[in-house]
Amino acid sequence: MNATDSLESALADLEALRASGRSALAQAQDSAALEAARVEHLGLKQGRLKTAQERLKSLEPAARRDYGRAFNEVKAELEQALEDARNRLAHATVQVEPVDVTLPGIRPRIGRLHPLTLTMTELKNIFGRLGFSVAQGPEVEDVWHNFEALNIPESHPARDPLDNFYLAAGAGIGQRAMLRSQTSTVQIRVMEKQPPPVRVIAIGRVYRPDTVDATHSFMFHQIEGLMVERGATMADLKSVLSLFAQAYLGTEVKIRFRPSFFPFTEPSVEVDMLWHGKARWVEMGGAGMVDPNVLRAVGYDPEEVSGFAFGLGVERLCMRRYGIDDIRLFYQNDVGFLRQF
Ligand code: FA5
Repeated sequence: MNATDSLESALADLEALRASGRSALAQAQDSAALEAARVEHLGLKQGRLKTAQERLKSLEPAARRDYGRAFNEVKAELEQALEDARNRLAHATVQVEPVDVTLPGIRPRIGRLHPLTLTMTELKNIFGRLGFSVAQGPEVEDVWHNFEALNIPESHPARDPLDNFYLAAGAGIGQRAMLRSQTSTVQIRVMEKQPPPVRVIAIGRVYRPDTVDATHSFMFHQIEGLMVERGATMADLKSVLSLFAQAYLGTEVKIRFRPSFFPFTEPSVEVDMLWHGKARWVEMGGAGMVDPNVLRAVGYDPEEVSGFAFGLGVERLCMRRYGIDDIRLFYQNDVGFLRQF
């Protein structure tokens, strides 16, 4: 056997020692088994590592450096493996429990609808039963639909840039564009498109740079209602809103009209609601008889038809219904909150 062959076979034996040592140490299940594996591989007297070390002497001097380097590597590796095995056994105090197939399983978490989505669906259903269909309008609006046609002239403080989200000039829709500040815009869009009679609601997002607190957000939802026909009166408005309030919040809820002003209704009222057992009336929205100027702006004849309109805050309704005391909870994506609905 020449010297090169001998180096090759010595290295192959070292490789075999590395594999057998690692597996014996890693598989030892208790300290007795670990000790046996240690003696066999790392034992100072007759361990296989010791034998491998002695083999160095039988190699050609030129081969000793390569063999020595490989030997040191295997030695360090097996010493580390012994150390790891000792740590493993020291911490392995817990026995693996057998599986109890009678325990209840882990339920997957199923998503659910957001409380505002649930509320808006319910509002549509209630007004659907009262004969209202659902209309839609864009959230990016022009000043005609948000103000002009609603009898809100250029000089009106409601148009102040500090109270509205105006968009950069143009924004692709011709006139000055803005994020709509109320769903009353949809009244105009519906009446521009169809002759009376009209009986619609519109629900959607509106935007105002209001300071955020427990009852105000810069983005919120409104539900708008519009009914225009021959001989519609304030009494119709009140009965529709009473029927709605009782259907949504319970038969013991009372509503009250408080005189107010909106440029697009005349007369105008604030709609307050009172719950059984509560001392305070809460404002839910505004309402009134559609101003003749608005009817004329869309080509209706105020001598022929009259109408009423209302706009309520969807968050406020939902908060009352579920006893939620902070509007910000709706927008925080807190699963703990959302899972309750
Ligand atoms: C209006 O927006 C009128 N367009 C309502 C209306 C419609 C009047 C049709 C007459 C005829 P007001 O600004 O008061 O009105 O808002 C209506 C409701 O929206 C409020 O009562 C409140 O419930 C809700 N609301 C207003 N601002 C906020 C806000 N920052 N955060 C949450 N809800 C709000």
